[in-house]
Amino acid sequence: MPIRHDWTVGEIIGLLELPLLELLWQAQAVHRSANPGYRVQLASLLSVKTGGCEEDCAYCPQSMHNSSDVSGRPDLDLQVEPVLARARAAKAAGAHRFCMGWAWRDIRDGAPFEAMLQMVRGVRELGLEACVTAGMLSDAQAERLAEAGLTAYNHNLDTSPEHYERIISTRTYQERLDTLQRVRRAGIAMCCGGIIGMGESLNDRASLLQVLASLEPHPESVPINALVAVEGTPLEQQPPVDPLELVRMVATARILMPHSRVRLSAGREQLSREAQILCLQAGADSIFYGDTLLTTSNPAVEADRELLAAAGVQPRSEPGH
Ligand code: SAM
Ligand code: DTB
Ligand code: SF4
Repeated sequence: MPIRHDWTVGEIIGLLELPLLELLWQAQAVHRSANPGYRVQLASLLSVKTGGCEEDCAYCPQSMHNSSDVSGRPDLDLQVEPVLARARAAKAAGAHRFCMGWAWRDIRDGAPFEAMLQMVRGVRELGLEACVTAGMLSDAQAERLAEAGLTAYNHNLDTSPEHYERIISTRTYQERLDTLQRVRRAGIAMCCGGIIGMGESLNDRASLLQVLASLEPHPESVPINALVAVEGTPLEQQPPVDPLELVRMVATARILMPHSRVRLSAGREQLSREAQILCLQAGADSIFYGDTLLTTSNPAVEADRELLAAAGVQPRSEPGH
């Protein structure tokens, strides 16, 4: 199957609107041929620097523009050893990737960045993949992260270019694309996806997927989040997404980007076991593993072990992107 970067929004809407079973069939066919074996990667997530962020992302409990309260969490941004202790515990619980988040608009040089580099080195020395999400960065910072062994950098487009200005005003879509190119130029894998359930239209979902699929090569990893509507954020009143819409989004991402790791990310707590299994069948091949995301909760480790066993899915043991 040829890998395409020229999908049109019209074609993508056509996929998102297929009869569900037909869409699932097509997505499974692509997934089984591109990623045989239904292996699921387990990624553990830790918030190293929580809250007080200058950006005004409407979904985010960590923005200082929102009244959602995430204070009272100790920041670990200078504490390399406690972060590595969490990474060791995640490895012992079976995680393959350790993802670390900083609620920053951009990375600044200085002690916290030096600590970040040490954290990345330490996580890699444990034999885990390391992912960082910390906002915008410079070429020089991307190169230093690459030298430290960083596997991937997460920076989401979040939504379509058209819907974007209703969600964030303090950083442009183009700035996000520029950050992603810097990550690529430094040779770090790109983890880039978005969120559904923020009042966007079907066209917006297709348009987000169109931008992602036009990146060449495709992002190595594509997180698909369902909005966690947090009290105190401007999106607190958004109704929950229909789980089948998440299934459609995952399936369409899989068809467009056959070799990318499609991550079933935030919002899993609102999904039944059956809906999560449909997402796995539709081509999701990674989940966040551990009972917290950054500030909100995620299913318990034990529940996820049972989920994977019920689906007959193997956790992925070999390193991947
Ligand atoms: N500050 C950095 C940045 O935005 O690049 C990194 C951390 S930020 C919390 C990482 C991503 O988490 C966001 O881009 C967004 O896609 C996702 N996210 C944040 N809050 C969310 C929520 N309430 N529901 C779903 N996804 C969310
Ligand atoms: C991504 O796309 N989802 C993760 C990860 N990248 C960093 C974050 C989800 C955050 C959900 C809200 C919270 O827990 O604060
Ligand atoms: Fe939240 Fe990241 Fe936006 Fe800051 S930049 S408000 S941490 S999503």
